[in-house]
This record gives sequence, structure tokens and C-alpha cells, in this order.
Amino acid sequence: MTYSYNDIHNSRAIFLIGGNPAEAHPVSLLHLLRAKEVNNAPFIVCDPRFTRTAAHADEYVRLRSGTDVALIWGILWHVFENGWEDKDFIRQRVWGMDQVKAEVAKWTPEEVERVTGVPGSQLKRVARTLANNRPFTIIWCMGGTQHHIGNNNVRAYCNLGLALGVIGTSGGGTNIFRGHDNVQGATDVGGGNDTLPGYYGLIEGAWKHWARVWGVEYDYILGRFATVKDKEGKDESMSTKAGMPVSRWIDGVLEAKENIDQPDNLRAMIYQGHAPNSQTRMTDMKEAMEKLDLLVVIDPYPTVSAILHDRTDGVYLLPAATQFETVGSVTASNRSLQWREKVMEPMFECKTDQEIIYLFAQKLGFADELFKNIAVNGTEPVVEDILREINRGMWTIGYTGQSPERLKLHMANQYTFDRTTLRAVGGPADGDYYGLPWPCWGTPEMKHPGTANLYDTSLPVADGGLCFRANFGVERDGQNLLAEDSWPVGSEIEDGYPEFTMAMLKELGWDGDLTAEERSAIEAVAGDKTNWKTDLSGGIQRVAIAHGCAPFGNAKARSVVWNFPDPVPLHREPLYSPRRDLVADYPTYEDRKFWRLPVLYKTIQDQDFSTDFPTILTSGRLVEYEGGGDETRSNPWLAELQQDMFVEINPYDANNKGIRDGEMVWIHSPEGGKVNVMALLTDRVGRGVAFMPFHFGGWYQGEDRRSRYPSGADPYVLGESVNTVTTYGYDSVTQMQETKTTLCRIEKA
Ligand SMILES: Nc1nc2c(c(=O)[nH]1)N[C@H]1C(S)=C(S)[C@@H](COP(=O)(O)OP(=O)(O)OC[C@H]3O[C@@H](n4cnc5c(=O)[nH]c(N)nc54)[C@H](O)[C@@H]3O)O[C@H]1N2
Ligand SMILES: Nc1nc2c(c(=O)[nH]1)N[C@H]1C(S)=C(S)[C@@H](COP(=O)(O)OP(=O)(O)OC[C@H]3O[C@@H](n4cnc5c(=O)[nH]c(N)nc54)[C@H](O)[C@@H]3O)O[C@H]1N2
Ligand SMILES: [Mo]
Repeated sequence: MTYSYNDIHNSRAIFLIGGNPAEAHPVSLLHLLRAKEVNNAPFIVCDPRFTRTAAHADEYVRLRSGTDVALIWGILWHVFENGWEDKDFIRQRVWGMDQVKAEVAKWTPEEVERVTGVPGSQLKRVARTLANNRPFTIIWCMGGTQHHIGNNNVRAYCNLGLALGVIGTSGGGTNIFRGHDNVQGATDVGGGNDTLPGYYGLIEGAWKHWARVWGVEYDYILGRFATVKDKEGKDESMSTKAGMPVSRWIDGVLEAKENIDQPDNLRAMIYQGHAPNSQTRMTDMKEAMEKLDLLVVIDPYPTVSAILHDRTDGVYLLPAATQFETVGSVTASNRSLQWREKVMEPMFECKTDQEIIYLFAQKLGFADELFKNIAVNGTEPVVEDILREINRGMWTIGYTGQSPERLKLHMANQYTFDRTTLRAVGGPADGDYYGLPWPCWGTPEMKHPGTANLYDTSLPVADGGLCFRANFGVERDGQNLLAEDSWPVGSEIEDGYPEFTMAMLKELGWDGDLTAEERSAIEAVAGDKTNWKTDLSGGIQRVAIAHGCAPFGNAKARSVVWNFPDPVPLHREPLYSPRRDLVADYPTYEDRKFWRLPVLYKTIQDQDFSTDFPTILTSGRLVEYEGGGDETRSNPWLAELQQDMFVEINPYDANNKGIRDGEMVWIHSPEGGKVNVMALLTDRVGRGVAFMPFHFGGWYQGEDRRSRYPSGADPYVLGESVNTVTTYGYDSVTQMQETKTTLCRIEKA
């Protein structure tokens, strides 16, 4: 997310795609409504369903689920056709837009209508509205990301902003509304399967950086990983290989061993704060759960893991405390941090997550190494020390200036912050942005105010300004990747430049500004080769910023990501597409191997399910419930509001099948699962489309399994999980599961 929710107050138009904040982000929606009312900002909503958010829209665009790239290219077609693109911005700050333009040229209004179902005249109006109301904000959510081409979708959205020059300016940018209060933070600290904390990657240099921060030997870390033979028969450490993402763990169990790039199948699964019914392919998951040696659930609730499998042994439920029973920092979608206080002591025998981890580390024999820099009271790690360690290592994203002390100061002085700029006006945090949104460069002592809006060159870097990052070299195809005629105000280098290293400081003659301590810390890492992200003193960052420069360089944004499967985002039909005529023109990928596992694309799409399963099935959220839902369905006041799992069906389709509102129906999946749910007849979904919420559980293929919950732990409301009928499909870059577009058959029960 490049901006803050509050900066939406400055938007002249709002382009929202694949999000339903009226249900999923009702508080954030207020910022959008403010722009709509105060700025008269046109509000455009693109969604296959006429949602509660769409009800607020000035322009509602109903696209076929799974066709976002075609829709965006259809809008850009009118932009390029009329010369509405921001030519200066593109020349100075964007690389590869000519390649995007060549792809967009294929998306004539007729072709866009054939693929998305949206008339050309409507998209021309949308394009004109956006061109005339700059800066506009682009907001997306799971409707865009949870597809086998999710990465194409989001890069198409970004290209819309880059072409119209609204990235890097207050009121513009991309705003990705995230899921939970700490989704951003969980990603930042290395929860992903392909990176260490701070997005350092998994290469040897990344491990060595963190070994320095953690104060342990690199060889000790290496020793904790298996060594395998690579294709040429050479030894290779598993430490540099991406793991399996959670979306694929079931295949880690079920796939034939010889097809997996690791020494053995997965044999144990630990769910820590994750509901199993949130994952697609639940019929396969049941089988995988039953095949494991060990299943551990660390959660305040037993979750659907209590009822799904038929195991009688090897399952452990470790009661976790909730957020109200612990303290610590959380990082919001706009990259700002908050310090959260404990509301009450952990109830019953539950423990905080950090204490559970400490106890595991002790049993497994690495507590001393893991908690070397972290004080432990009894068995409870000191949370402030955990954040301080993060601060000492996460230079890449500027997660370094947000000390516990600074965050607590912000919390105590919330009233001093302006609610639009997020800046403190006077008071002890004067000039800081609320929560020190990263990058908050350098050490806490440097007192960088944080960066509320990314890539905004109208502010000095020391004041929260930035340019685009130089992360991909300086040249591509003989073209300059660095920025041209563009830099953050106050920069002493009035041109593009690569990322800062010690050698570069010397070349510029700025190394004299380093203190003796900074200089020796830099020497100790890699001499002249030490760069802004491995310098543990923060000196390189401090000096670069003192000269008005961004430590990460000043480059162009990439419109074309040459190392992704589709460098220019392409439309590809969903694996389970109802449109066989389009599969031929816009096929999916070849099957491939990725992140230790085979991934199927073509094998699935080649089968025609569209006759037996003619209805598009999509899924998403209700305001009343959260995630897998065991927690919120156990809350009597919320449970009262949504008592039945249901499916939204268009009245036309329902009448053709003789299905009445409130009747039970069966939804069948092409992969064999089925669910028994209540029909809700509504025009929210178009003809041929069904929608189900994903918060229910406790029933399985028609069977009420309430008796399987530990006594007294069963939620008030149970129901079928939509994921019993969702299907195979994983994003080609992230392996995000396909939850938004599949096929089903609806039958009267
Ligand atoms: N009350 C409540 N709030 C929540 C959550 C919750 O469980 N309950 N969960 C949180 C989490 S984890 C997240 S990630 C967010 C998610 O927030 P959202 O993404 O806003 O919520 P969803 O309902 O999953 O999906 C949004 C919309 O995507 C549409 N959609 C389906 N297919 C497509 C498509 O192909 N293209 C486009 N453009 N749109 C499509 C759906 O019709 C739906 O209206 O919500 C968070 N907020
Ligand atoms: N079909 C379909 N499936 C989807 C989606 C969809 O739109 N459609 N959306 C997907 C998305 S975006 C997401 S993020 C996932 C969400 O799925 P999950 O990550 O499963 O999200 P939740 O159910 O909100 O939370 C998981 C568990 O955390 C527990 N918990 C709460 N507080 C704590 C704590 O402090 N410590 C511990 N250890 N546990 C705690 C809760 O009791 C709950 O069981 O679902 C995904 N699944
Ligand atoms: Mo999410």
C-alpha cells in the first residue's frame, strides 16, 4: 500500500476494484465517502457483484469474475487512444510502458466486451472520468489477488496509475486494503515462504546479514538445514530454497515423494492462528490431515480442525491467548505501527504466542540462540526487545526507526496528530507521521518522521519524500532504468542514481560525514561493498538522507516485470472457465514445478467442465463474521445476525430450477465436493453467477458434525464451508489460492 487511508481525503476520484469495504473494511470506507462528499470525487466500483459498496458508487462496472486484466486494458485503450496518459511522468519515472501500450492496443472495446461483458461505452466514460479527476486513488483487495493470474491483475492496476501519472502524489497511489490488523507486519517480519525478515530473500548474503543481527554464527544456522544434491549432483543447502506456502501444504502431504523437491513428504502441520476452512480444496485437506503424523493447532478456538478429519490420535490443541491478553506492536496496511496494550491477563491456561514459541524453542534446544538479544521473564519474552531486534536488522524497508519508545509516545499523544496528513502538529512528537509508517529511515535516534505516502518527490527524503527504488540494476535492453529529470526536492544529486554503497559515498566525497563508529561498523561488514541495507550502524542511510538522497537509489518504476511468467500482464482464462471459446484464445500456463511442488494449470483447464458445472462460483466476506469464523460464530450477538450459511443466486437462475428463496440447495464442485446451503435469491449476483461467504464451518457435505467439537467449544452457528467446493488453482508468482473464480452446479435439495 503506497498511501494511507487518510490520504484518500485528497483524492479527486476513487477507482475501487475487487474490494467490498462496506462489509470488509467498514471504517476505512468512511475515508472514501469523505472524498466522495467533500471533493465530489466520482466513485467507481468494479465487481462481479453489486455489493453494499457498489450501492454507494457513481459508476458500477459489472465484470465477469476473472477478467480484471482485460478490463483494465480496456480502460487504458481509451486513455492511449485519446492521448490522456501523463507523458512527462512516463518519460521520467516509468520503464516499459511502450510494451504495455502494445498489449493494450489488442484490447479494442469489442474484444473487451466479449471477454469481460462490459460495454465499451461504459469504459470510455470510466477512462474519461479518471483522466479528468487526477489524482485518483486505486484501491483493490482480494477480488483482484486470489486468482491464478492475481499478480497480473495487480500489476495491471498499477499500470493504470503509472500511465495516468497518479503514483507518488498525495491523493493518488495504490491502496491495498489488507485483511487483519497485522497482515502487513506479519509479511514484513518474514512470514512468507521465500524470504527472511525485511524481504532480504534467502541467499547466503541474506542469512549472513541476519546472523550478524541475531549474533549467531552463520555456520550454526546452516547446520540446522538439510543438505541435498542439486541437478548436477553438487551439495546444496535447503536454507536457500523457498519453502512451501501454506496454500500448498496439502500437496506437500499428498504428492508422490519423487515429485517433491525436498527429502520427504510433509509429516507434521502446525496451525498457529489459521483456520483450516480458509483454505481451498477441503476434501483434499481432509485426506491430508488424516495422513499426517502430527497435527498441532495453536488457537484460542478449536477451529474446523476439530471436526474435519477422522483422526483419533496425534492431534494437539494448544490454547493461545488473544490480542487482548498480550502487548506489542502491530503494523497496519499503510505501513504504520501501533503499540497495543494488554487489556486483561491470559484467561484459563492459555499462553501468548511468543511464550508458546519460547517454550517450543526450549524443548527443541535453540532458545539461547533465538532469544540471545531478547530478555525473557520466566518463560515470557520481553516484547519490546523483539521490536528492538527487528529495528536493528530491517534496513531494507526502513523498519528501523520505530522504537518501542517512539511508538508509545505516539499512542500517548494521539490527539496531536492531524487526521488527514497524519502529522503531529506540535507536542512531543511534532512533525512525526502517526505510527512512523515505514520507511522510517535510520536509527530511532535519527528521528526520521516516517513516510506517509511512498514515492512522493514533492517532499525531501528527510521529511517523508521518496522516489522509486533502484532495485533492478541501472540498465535494461540498452535503456536507462534510472529516473530522468526527476528527484525528491532538496536532492544534491539532480538525476537518477543507483542504491547507496560505501564505495558510492566515497566517490561522492560524502564518507567524511560518517562518525568513527559508523565507519568501523561499515568496515566490519564488507568494507566498500557494504550497502545501505547491510550497514548495521545506519550511517550510510543517514549520510545519504542528509544530502537529500534516497538510500535505495532513484529509478524508474517497472511497467514490465521481466522475471515473472507474464512480464507484461496478460489476460488468461480461469482454470475453471465457463467460456470454452475464450480458453482457446487466452489459455492458462503450462504445468510447471514451483516452490518444491508440481503446479497444474493446463492439465486442469484442458478438461471441459462447463456443461456439467455451468455456474460461476465466487466467494468472500460478510461484515458480521471474520475469517474461518469459529471465533465470531461463537459470539452470541454476531451469531444472531447471520444464522445460516447461504448462497446468493440470481432469481432468473433460481426460477429456471424451481428454487425458492430460503430453500436448501446442493452446490456441487467439479472436483467432487458438495455443500448443502440455503438459497438467497438476489440480483446482487448476475445471471449464471453464485456467491457464498467463507466464514462457516462445522458441517461437511451435508453432515452436521457439531458433536465432534470438544464439549462447550462448539460455536453457536455452524454451516457448510464454501471451501469444500472451491477448486485447484494457484497464482503463478505467489501461489495464492484461487478463491474467486471457479464453477459449480446448483441443485434443489
Ligand atoms: N467483517 C469482516 N471483515 C474482514 C474480513 C472478514 O472475514 N470479515 N476479512 C479480512 C481479510 S483477511 C481480507 S483479505 C479483506 C478482504 O476484503 P475484500 O477483498 O474486500 O472482500 P471479499 O468479499 O473477499 O472480496 C471482495 C469482492 O471481490 C469480488 N470479486 C470476485 N471475483 C472477482 C474478480 O474476478 N474481479 C474483481 N475485480 N472482483 C471480484 C467479490 O464479488 C467481492 O465483492 O477483508 C478483511 N475484513
Ligand atoms: N473461499 C474463500 N476462502 C478464503 C478467502 C475467500 O475470500 N474465499 N479469503 C482468504 C483470506 S484473504 C484470508 S486472510 C484467509 C483468512 O483465514 P485465517 O487466517 O484462517 O483467518 P481467521 O479465521 O481470521 O483467523 C485464524 C485463526 O486465528 C485465531 N486467533 C485469533 N487471535 C489469535 C491469537 O492471538 N493467536 C493465535 N494463535 N490465534 C488467534 C482465530 O481463532 C482463528 O481460528 O482466508 C482465505 N480463504
Ligand atoms: Mo486476507
